[in-house]
Amino acid sequence: MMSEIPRIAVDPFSEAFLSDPYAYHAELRDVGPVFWLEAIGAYGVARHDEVTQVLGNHDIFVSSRGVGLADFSREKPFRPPSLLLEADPPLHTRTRDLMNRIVALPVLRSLEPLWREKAKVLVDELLEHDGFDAVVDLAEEFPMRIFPDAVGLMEEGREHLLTYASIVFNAFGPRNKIFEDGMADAEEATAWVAEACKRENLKSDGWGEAVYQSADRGDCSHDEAERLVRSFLSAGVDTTVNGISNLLYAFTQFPDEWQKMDTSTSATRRAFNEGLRWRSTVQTFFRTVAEDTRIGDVDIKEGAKIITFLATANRDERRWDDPHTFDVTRNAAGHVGFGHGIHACLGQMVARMEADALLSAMREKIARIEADGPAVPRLNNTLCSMASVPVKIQKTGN
Ligand code: OVV
Repeated sequence: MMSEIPRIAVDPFSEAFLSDPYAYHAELRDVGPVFWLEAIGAYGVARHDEVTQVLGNHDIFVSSRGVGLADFSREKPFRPPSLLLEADPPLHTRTRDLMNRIVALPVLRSLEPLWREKAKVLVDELLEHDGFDAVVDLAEEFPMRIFPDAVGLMEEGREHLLTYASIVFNAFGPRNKIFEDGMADAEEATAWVAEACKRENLKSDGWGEAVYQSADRGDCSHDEAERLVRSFLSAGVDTTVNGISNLLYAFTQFPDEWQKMDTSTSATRRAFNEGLRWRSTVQTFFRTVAEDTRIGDVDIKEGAKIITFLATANRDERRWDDPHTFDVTRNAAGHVGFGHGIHACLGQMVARMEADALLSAMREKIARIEADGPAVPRLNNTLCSMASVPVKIQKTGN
């Protein structure tokens, strides 16, 4: 028997929702396995089971028509589509393989000592004070000290990276005030990114040039290479910045967890995974329904958009014990903070290595971290983002 689909009024892109999405999550999970969002005219899934089901079924829930609210088969994309994020097989398979080779584990391992050293230097700088802003002084600072160098970006203008990424992530939502406000700085940042992706502006030893060398070997065209380098710039900075911000915010909310984490990679890895589960940086992504299908016993129509609430699934009590507790000893594997299926985060090893380097260096020298005043959210249509997380610390004596 076909079921009537629940309809809800909640607008997941309203300022009220984005200021505190967690206040609305239970309603999204409890209304049914799949629901219709009147405010945006799209289906939604918010439970862990259905989110992984949708993301795992990439032939029916496609990415090539956009992973935001807009359907690229009906609306002009906000920018030329990503050849990774906004692509389906077989194109996606080819670009993904190529990019996977560039950020493969041996490549990352060779950078690890440098990243660990840079993390120690930053932590020593922070320890000159009793407190600092975990966003401005730490989460924005660390990725910016290593990632643009790894890609081999030109030095001048790197500050545009954060502006550009926040525009890209806003553009997955509707053209609301948050999107329009962000667009104020769009022109300069977009022009800078376009320049930065060109081969002649990339250093000879970075991941950017490595993409062009793949093109030289015939794995993609040179135009495709330029667009693939853009993916590093779009997805590589704001995501890790906010992943680290959200993790530090988690520790301020559960300050006794810090002591339970030691400097080992197994401990820092677990903590970062749990941070992404507890407060997911990428809160939502859409798919487009490419043919009539069913979720449970609900009919889903071709051409519709469906929003997957990743952050909501990561707190689903059907999947997790005590889901609202940040617990660094939890095995959070299976969280969908990096997505799920063929589009699962390409850069997740990069992000994990950044987090391991930073957490290990911090835990060595810091015995306790606490909030030092209220944290300030930064509204974005897709990212759970922080403007400020003031913290005070106690040193270990190491
Ligand atoms: C995961 C992600 C976010 C934003 C942009 C892209 C990817 C891209 O491939 O450009």
